[in-house]
Amino acid sequence: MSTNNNSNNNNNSNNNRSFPWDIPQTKPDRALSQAMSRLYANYLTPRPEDNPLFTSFKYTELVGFDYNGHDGTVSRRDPSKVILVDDTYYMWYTKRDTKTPPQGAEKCTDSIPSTDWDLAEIWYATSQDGFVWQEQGCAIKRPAKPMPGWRSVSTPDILVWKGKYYLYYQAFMQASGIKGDHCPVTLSYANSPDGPWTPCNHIVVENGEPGSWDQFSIHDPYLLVYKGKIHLYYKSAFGDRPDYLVGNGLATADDPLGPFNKHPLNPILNSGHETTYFPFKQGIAAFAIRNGNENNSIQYADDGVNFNLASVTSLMPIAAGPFVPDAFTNLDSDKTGNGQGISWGISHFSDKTDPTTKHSFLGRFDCNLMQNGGNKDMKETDVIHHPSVYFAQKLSPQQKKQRQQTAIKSKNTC
Ligand code: AAL
Repeated sequence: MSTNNNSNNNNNSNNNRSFPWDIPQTKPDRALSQAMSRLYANYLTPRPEDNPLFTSFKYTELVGFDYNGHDGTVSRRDPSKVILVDDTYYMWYTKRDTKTPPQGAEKCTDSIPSTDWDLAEIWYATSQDGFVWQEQGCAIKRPAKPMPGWRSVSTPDILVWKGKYYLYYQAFMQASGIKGDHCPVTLSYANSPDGPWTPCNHIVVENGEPGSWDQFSIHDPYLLVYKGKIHLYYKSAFGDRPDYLVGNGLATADDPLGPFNKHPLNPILNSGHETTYFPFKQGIAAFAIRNGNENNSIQYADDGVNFNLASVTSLMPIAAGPFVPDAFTNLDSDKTGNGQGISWGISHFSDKTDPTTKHSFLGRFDCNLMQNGGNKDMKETDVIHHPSVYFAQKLSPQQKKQRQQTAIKSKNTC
């Protein structure tokens, strides 16, 4: 409830009073600091608990996947969105099943992977409840050389368009890591989510022209239908790993096989590794995770292009593939839709603590980014992590030694 209920109050008399204890729901008519102005200008509601685009996250391990004792030879990562077909949930993901864990670009061969997503295939799994999954098999194998993806196919996402299924994925033609993590995007299509999948055998989203921000890679294709057009959001990067800055772009098409036209305002997000988008109200909401100035934020664009911060949160899911019931329903070009939001999905977890068993595995996240209601217990701002979460981020022996030497030196010069 606002205490600024006296319409005769002018700014001056309001300014003589302290800011009210009962937080006004709309911008009060008084002088405000930049932070308090921003609270009203940038966010849907002043309290995150009431903000439909604020959420905390909870995680659950999945039942149904075998990882060979987590020895690093089997990896599952970068899940697609989850879709519901009849009464069954489906997801696709990168699966690597190799004789050794990743060995880096110098040691990789035709059978030894360079990175976690090298020498991979696209597999799929189904579930009745989103917690227990049954792996169904391989959807997309690596094609013969020199077809796009002969070295590795990874990081899929799904589009359902006019009753058909389209899987978009990264198509590597050299081991990732030899020269950056460079690849374009190709696709395969099917009449059923269980396949069989027909590869289109050509690149559907080309890397940018030489010298442009997305010249080397189109990563993490993510498909939505918005205002009647196929929207493919993707990640690329300024520079190469590890000194890179990610950006996210948009390409749209009228047909799943293209042509895809890149948006003139690309990049449309300045932060966020991997891509997660969903229709929300009349616009599109996005996760910006891990990289960039705005990492750990949820953003919103009422035109699907011009994103602004909608909330800042923590422990965001990596490579989230949410269940988006209305991902493909916004078929009207002149209507803006009414996106309902998301409440759960699948993400991946990478265990890099021991380089000899490096791999990733899939898990479930729950959240509340629903337009109407949803679970209030997913709107916690005071999230305290277990001490092990902090101490897992430890100084390397060299970093520790350097800090100790600096501390001793500063004592001696005081
Ligand atoms: C991911 C994604 C893309 C990258 C690599 C595998 O999490 O951003 O898919 O190429 O890492």
